[in-house]
Amino acid sequence: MQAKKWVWILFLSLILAFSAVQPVAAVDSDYFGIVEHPHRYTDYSDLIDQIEATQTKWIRISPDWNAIETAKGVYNSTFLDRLDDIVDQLHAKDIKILFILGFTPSWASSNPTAPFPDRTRYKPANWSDWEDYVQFIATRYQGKVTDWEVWNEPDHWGFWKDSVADYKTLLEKAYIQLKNVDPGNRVLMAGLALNDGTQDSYGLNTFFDSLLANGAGDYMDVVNYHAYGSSANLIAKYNGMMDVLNKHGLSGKDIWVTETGYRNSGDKESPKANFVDETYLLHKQFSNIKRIFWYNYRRTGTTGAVEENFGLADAGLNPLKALYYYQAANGAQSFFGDQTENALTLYVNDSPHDSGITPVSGNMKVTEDQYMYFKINDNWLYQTNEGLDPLVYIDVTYLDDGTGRWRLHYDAQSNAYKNAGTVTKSNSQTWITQSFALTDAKFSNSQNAGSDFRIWAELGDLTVKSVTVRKEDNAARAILQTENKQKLMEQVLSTDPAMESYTTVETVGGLTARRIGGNTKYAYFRVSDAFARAGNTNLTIGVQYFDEGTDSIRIQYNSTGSNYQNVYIAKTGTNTWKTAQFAVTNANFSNLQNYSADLRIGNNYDGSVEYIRMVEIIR
Ligand SMILES: [Ca+2]
Ligand SMILES: [Ca+2]
Ligand SMILES: [Ca+2]
Repeated sequence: MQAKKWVWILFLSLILAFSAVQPVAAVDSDYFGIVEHPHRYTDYSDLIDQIEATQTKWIRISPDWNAIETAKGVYNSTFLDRLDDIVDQLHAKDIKILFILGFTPSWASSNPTAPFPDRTRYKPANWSDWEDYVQFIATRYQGKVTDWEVWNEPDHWGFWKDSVADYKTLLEKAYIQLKNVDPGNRVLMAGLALNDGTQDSYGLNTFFDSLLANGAGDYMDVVNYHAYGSSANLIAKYNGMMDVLNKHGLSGKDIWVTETGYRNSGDKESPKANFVDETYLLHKQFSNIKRIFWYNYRRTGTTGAVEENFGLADAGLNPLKALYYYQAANGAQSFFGDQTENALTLYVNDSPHDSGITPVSGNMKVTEDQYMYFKINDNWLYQTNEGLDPLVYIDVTYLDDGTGRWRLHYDAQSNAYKNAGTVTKSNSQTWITQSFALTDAKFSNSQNAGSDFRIWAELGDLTVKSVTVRKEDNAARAILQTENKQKLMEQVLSTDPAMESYTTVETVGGLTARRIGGNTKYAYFRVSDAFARAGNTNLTIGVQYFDEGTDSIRIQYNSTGSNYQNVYIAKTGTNTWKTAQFAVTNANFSNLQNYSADLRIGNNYDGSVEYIRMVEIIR
């Protein structure tokens, strides 16, 4: 299957005249938003500028009723002035705002003597206070804020201290006020935590089921929940939400996931970055999920506590690895005009002496016989991430005016200025997107002034609208070494020699790899359910192994017929590294092997030692 695909790519790239494909966006900007609360920071303008640089188009903000209305009808003008400025700045940058409505001020609380913040989590003593507040803030921001979320996580004891019926009343009263102020307002139910400490926090017979039984479906335009956990857990949460919606005849409602993120303590930045790709890939598969928000933008502290570590940038607004992954979730795009220098993951480098570019109404003109250079941020892609991302696409959208020629030169394994192809213009006066599939990219900053690739306007000026770099999205892969590099799959690692999953690291044939020593040892792999799960039966399994001896290697995968379906590699004693691929039609990766794995590799119980360098699953 993969071989056919590669042949097709090469055929398209090298033999056919280049054909046009649809332009792709970078961060899928109307899909992937951010959760952040700029009003909590004095440097909120810097924060907003940086969020804009990620090409994010949605932000979810909690402006806090208890901070705004300090006594009945008394408003905190300092707070509101700052909030006004934030809304205006975001509005000017075309970043759309989702406001969270809550939480109850002490003076309005039905339990005002409870400790803070618990007293803000009770319903108001008088519903009219709530109605007045909703009307006040909806009126103040009419035309600038059109999306409203009523409370946060009411199925979690920490956020809502009253009954399901009381929450339905809160939602209903807010809905009526919001629609009265502006019928164009869109109302979201509160994002459900789906994690209240019990085993049964999602699916039937839960808060959500009860809420819809109370008639709340009439008072929400959008269903909303929060998605934290493993991919298997996130799929279960989605299915649980759908079970409830189907039960109540509401499966046609749009769903927004207003929080997703990586719960970690300490500096686990690589897994967090990988989870950006994983959660995007997973939720894109559910067509009624229209938008997801990453929680959150900025790390709030440095003590290592879990709640501090969700951020894409550190407390000082320095980008972390996950920010580059976020900005490039659907490809890294350089956008021109006055924002050129802000595109974080991919940007134009105008330092080289032969750079010849001029911004022209949001596009970039490259002068004849000069170059436009690009740098790819090394946190996202450097030397193909040691082989984790061997296939890279570059899409160039250019104006097909005149009959000139242009080329793309990239930093390849063999040559820092390898020609990816020559494009001859045909004067169609249309925008054309040219896609280059690069199988040998290196991207090690080897071109002039640390660049990774360049466009050469060989004959005639060239006008470019956008340039996008995309990684392969149909492969899960693990490179096994001292510290494994992993994408959408992971090796089960054990340091206990008694464990079946125990492997060691050795260098053999010039490569560092994992050694599987003995009949009872296996390299076990868990493949993300976001990538392959039960029902994805057609997969290709690739294994890079050291071809020592003439015995065999046994690969066992979770299939429709067996949790340990066998395929074998027969070694031929060449003492070289080789790669074997198996196209299987009965895969059923259901996490049913030991350690919840989907795949394992062993020595075929013949007393031999095996060395494995790379394992990949291709869809
Ligand atoms: Ca670079
Ligand atoms: Ca799995
Ligand atoms: Ca063997």
